[in-house]
Amino acid sequence: MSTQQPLDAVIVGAGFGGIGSAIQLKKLGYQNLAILDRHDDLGGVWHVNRYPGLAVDLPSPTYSFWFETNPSWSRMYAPGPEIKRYAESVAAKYDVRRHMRFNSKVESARWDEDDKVWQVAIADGSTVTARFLITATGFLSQPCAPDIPGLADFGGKIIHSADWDDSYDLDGRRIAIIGTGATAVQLIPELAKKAADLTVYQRTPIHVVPKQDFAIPKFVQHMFARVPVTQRLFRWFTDMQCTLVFLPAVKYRLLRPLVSSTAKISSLQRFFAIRDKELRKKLSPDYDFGCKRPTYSNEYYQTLSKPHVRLETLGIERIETNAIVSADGTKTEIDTLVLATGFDIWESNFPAIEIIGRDGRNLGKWWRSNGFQAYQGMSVPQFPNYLGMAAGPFANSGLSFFNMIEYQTRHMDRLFGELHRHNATSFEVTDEANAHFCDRMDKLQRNTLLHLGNCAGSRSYYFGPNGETVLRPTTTRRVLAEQATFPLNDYSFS
Ligand code: NA7
Repeated sequence: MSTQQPLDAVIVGAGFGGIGSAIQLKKLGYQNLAILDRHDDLGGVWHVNRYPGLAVDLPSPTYSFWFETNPSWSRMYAPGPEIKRYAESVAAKYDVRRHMRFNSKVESARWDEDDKVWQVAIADGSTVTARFLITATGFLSQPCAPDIPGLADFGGKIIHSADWDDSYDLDGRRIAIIGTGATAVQLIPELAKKAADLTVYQRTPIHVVPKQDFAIPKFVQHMFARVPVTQRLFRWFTDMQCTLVFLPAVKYRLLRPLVSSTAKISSLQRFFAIRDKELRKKLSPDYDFGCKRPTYSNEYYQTLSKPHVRLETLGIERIETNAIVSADGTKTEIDTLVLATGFDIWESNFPAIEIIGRDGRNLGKWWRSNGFQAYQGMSVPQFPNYLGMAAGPFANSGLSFFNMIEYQTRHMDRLFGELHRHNATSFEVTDEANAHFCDRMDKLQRNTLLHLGNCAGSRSYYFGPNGETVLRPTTTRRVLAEQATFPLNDYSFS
């Protein structure tokens, strides 16, 4: 397929970032869109991830579009399938589903300077041409399998958390799980409910704090629907909760004691849940709370103290056809191996597709030789008419993905408004504006937990291969405010 007339825009990714940017483009008057996604339905991570226990790790009122609040969240921390349904309902209501093309894996996008369009190549050999390119490829979309000798020869069932096999019955299985990140913290209690025995292979312990989760009663849901201001108020409260967790990480120099008090809460939770001192010690992180993504559970520690659950911390030497062998030679026979080993962010996600801008600049290569960077977390010099939505360098601010989408769509609003005022066809951030922005981020980062805290032993995906970090080192409020004030001449229009 090759379109003759260029589309207004191609959006890569049909998750919440893609849905949010499509809604914004339509609001701006662009109707001729293609939202391309390699999977067979919308929802991004909420379509792909289906493991037992999957739930959002933020209060659901905060984890939703600010313009489309959902009065019907069943729980404070909504289960995964409910979030997927929310994505479907938003896409239907704002009529963006009809722009979506599934099973369309985008391989590359190249700026065509003569025609001032992006040529977007799809894996099936077709090309789509568009004036604007938006990547909304997310942050956690490239699953990682561990490089452990013998893994390929394992004779039982292997399931990655991001590729769950719903038809596989876990009842009475001898299960091992590798990884103790946020996914495993949700998954382990569910596996333990079914397994005959469960062995958890931990490389780095994680701070787990109590989850204030509860069912939202029906009468409250009705009140939210009938009197929307009550829901707004509730959201304000859950937003503040998230801010309180995030703020000490950004203002670490000032708020360091808050970081250690949260670590103490995690340690108290371990103390009350686990009698065995040795086990408690093995589960105690030796890095600051916040170096890794905050993790919430009321069941994780309790599960690890159950008689049929065992924690292994010595490291894995090899995998055999029916067993895992630990570094001390202990052999654990299993029939099911669950990989909760996370995602590759730095190698295959920045960017997720090959993007070639003006004068042949290759975004991935340029980032790797000049540092990962994007003005306001969105645009890069020599990449005209391109916006990286969720989630490139300096894009992530606060804990909720939706905060990021909100400020990014506000950015689009002003940027495209200015494009129209200039009667121009293309925009591009200037080198000076980008350099100034990156310098500012660099300075602000020096006050954050990731730079000043004790993160050395955390093995956190917040850090890149050279120890770099690209989380936005400012509060969500500040990032939102900047979208109303960034100098419009930070962009050139032609
Ligand atoms: P994470 O947070 O990246 O966790 C991956 C886990 O897998 C982590 O405990 C890793 O240990 C472990 N891992 C990875 N490779 C290995 C090998 N080779 N051997 C042993 N252990 C290994 O991914 P999640 O899926 O849990 O969470 C991703 C996000 O989803 C989360 O932040 C939320 O936003 C939702 P390590 O810590 O590297 O020692």
